[in-house]
Amino acid sequence: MTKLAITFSILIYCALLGKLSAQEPRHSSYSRNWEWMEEFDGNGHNWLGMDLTDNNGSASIVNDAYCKLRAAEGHSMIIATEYPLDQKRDFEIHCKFQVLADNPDLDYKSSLATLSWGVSFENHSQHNIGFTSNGLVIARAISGSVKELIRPKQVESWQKKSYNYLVISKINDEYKVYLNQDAIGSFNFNPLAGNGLVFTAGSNLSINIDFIRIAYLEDQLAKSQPPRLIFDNMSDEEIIQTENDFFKISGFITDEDGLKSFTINGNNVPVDKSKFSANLPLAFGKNIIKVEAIDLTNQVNTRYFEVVRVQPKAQFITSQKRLALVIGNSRYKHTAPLKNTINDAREMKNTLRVSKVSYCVGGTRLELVTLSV
Ligand SMILES: [Ca+2]
Ligand SMILES: [Ca+2]
Repeated sequence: MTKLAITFSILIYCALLGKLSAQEPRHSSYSRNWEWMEEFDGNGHNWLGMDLTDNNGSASIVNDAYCKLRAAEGHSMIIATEYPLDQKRDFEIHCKFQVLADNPDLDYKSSLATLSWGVSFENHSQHNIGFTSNGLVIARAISGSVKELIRPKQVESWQKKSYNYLVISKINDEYKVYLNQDAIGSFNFNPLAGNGLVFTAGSNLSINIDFIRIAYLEDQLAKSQPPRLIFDNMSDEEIIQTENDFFKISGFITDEDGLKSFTINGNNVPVDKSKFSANLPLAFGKNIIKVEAIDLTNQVNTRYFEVVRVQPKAQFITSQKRLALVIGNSRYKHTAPLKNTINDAREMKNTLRVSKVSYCVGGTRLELVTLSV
């Protein structure tokens, strides 16, 4: 191999290594239905601004792998396409990208690489999330005025000069944003103004984009399991009787999505390292205990138990001796001798003996059993 070929191979290898090193954030248990994917191995989705080269910068697909978007000093570069996001559904936008700057000290006010979604080109409305080359993140809603959704802050797991994996997850009325290993913020979902997807490179910035993908989540929600509840001292369908005026309920609760709330009879109960414990006051008679756990995907596990508080039994006086007289009469005056009466009496004696007989007197007609406890 020539020196040039070796250098070229190393460069390709380094580029691949950078792309492989950014892993998808492990942010939820969802598997996804990918509806739209742009791998940047061609301009199949007609990105505007592609293959543009002029004095201000360049944008092109390089190595069938990514789009390189570079802005010169005092300029910004954009590429744009359209994908109509179904706002009624829950969705995720995944993007793997790299941000490089000639001057890495540029702050977010002067230069930012952004991804915008829900863009209306007519009235300049959009949501966007932007990064500096040093991994400062900011998210904004722009509709005439600029509203900060995530205030500027440093992403801990930002990989400088390498690829980063961004997930924008919209579930119900909330966006959650993840980058690499970090949950970097959340903000309210608001109706999208348009269908535009736009990447912008600010002054002196380059963005390399490995892919942008969109998935919908409804089917995954159905697959999500409600919280699991394991009780220490009771099981379903069981009716518990007690003389106590309190009932202690305890056990384990787990959920892979995370818990939104856990209540017993409507009151919040703290969960510490998956364990919970609560003392519930009991009224006399039937008490229904409602245990309800809701996870972050709004899956619910509700369980009902019945605890009956009974009046305390009269105290058993255990110090006294108790007597049992067992009589088996086999010789009635006006009947023939009976066989079974004696056997029955013996059986009764044996039964009593099992329950702590201390003394007994035998006899064919009469057996006396003395019990003591
Ligand atoms: Ca790619
Ligand atoms: Ca769950």
